[in-house]
Amino acid sequence: MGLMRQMGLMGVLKQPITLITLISPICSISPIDLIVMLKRFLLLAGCLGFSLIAAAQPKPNILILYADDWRHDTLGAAGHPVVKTPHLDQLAREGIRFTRAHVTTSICGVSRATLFTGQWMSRHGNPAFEMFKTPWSETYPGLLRANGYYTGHIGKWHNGKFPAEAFDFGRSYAGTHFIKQADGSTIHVTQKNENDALEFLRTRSKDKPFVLTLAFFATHAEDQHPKQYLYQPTSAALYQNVTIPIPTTAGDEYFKLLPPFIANEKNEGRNRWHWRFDTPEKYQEYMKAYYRLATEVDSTAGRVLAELKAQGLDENTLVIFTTDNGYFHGEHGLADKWYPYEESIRVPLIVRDPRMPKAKRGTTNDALALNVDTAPTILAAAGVSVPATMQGRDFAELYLKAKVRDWRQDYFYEHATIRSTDFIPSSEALVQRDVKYLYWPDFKYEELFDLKRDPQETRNLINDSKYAKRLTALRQRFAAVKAAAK
Ligand SMILES: [Ca+2]
Repeated sequence: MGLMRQMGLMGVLKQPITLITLISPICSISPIDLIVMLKRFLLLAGCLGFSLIAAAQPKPNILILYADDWRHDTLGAAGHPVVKTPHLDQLAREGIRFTRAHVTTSICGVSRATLFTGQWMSRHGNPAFEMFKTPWSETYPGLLRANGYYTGHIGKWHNGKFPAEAFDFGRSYAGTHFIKQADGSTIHVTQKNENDALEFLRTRSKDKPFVLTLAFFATHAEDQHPKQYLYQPTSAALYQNVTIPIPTTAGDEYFKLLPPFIANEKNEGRNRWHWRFDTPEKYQEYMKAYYRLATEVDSTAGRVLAELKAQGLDENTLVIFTTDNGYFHGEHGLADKWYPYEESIRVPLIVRDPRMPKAKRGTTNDALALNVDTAPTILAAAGVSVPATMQGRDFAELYLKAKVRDWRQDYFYEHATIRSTDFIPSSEALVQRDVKYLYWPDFKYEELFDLKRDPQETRNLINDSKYAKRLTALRQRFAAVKAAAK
């Protein structure tokens, strides 16, 4: 569609020539021919008018609501039995919700580098929390600013030093839930996210379209704090009288099914499980606190979206809600993310797009949409050419086109070793729609799960003879997608 918008101008340039050739013989023709001619002229003029409108249409604004460590099902719209997210649910009703969105690496710094560059870790080159090697001029904030966009980044930045000069409005902060301000007062990080986003919207340069990445710190834990999830005092009343369901795979017997280098107490996923979930009482307390942080983000999202509406911008703003990685809520006896199991690699993705046909609004789509797709989608919506070095694909095709037959059916997952192979070992995977092949390079260890029969990934089928033929094909495909990610 971005391309079509660019083409619109070419259409306008071409059509006047056709018009002249049509009108010039009018003087020497019969009245009936004249009527036919006039009809054709009006028809063409109609087309021309449409092209003019398309060409004159202002570029869309773009708002990315980017949460942190937010599980794919932490949404009322996804049928969650407890958490309340009324504003994001409303956004899903006005847009589309991707039910099988994934990240290509499940850790903050790497996934964020992928967000900006539209590239796999193998290409952007940041294995953890460093600046990516991709030139800034090939990121969506860089490209949109170069193309006349007023450009903002608010909140978390996890790729080395924050490049404030690269933004018209850049404010970076994260890591703690309560922030000390210059005047000595304290503010909650989500409230600061909201204040800054409203300030951005109210003070922005009004003669330019804008792109704002609102990068929340919630629902990320404050790792060094014993309470982990420090919500705003006004949220304390939420979820007091409910019981959070315990995941069916939370028991020790499931932890023991994990590869031996994960199923031990040295592993960071297990360590953090002890921080948060190792008694039923703690599970209730910490999960409720996590959901309070989520509902606070939802409320802030609601107020930012209300400001868009108040400024009359909601009909010309592409809004994307997503996150950098999923999260274990005690499944497999783990906490946090990193590993290629479903809880960790699946993320929420809601898109409200002014171009979206009415029939698509309020629907869901189960295509494999990836975090590498976000940057190309944003650029295409803005009518900016997508650099050939970007590896994702415009996911707007999935709601703008009547049918997309060649969308990906699988993808490559990758994660580097963090600190040591005891702490967080590296992992890779070929994720297909119905099956997943995992490879742990540090230990040359393989797993195979039948996602259709075993969506909770509790039966490793790597030595099951019934899957031997499939496994050979999966290993080949894994090598191919791995090579293509470079
Ligand atoms: Ca994260």
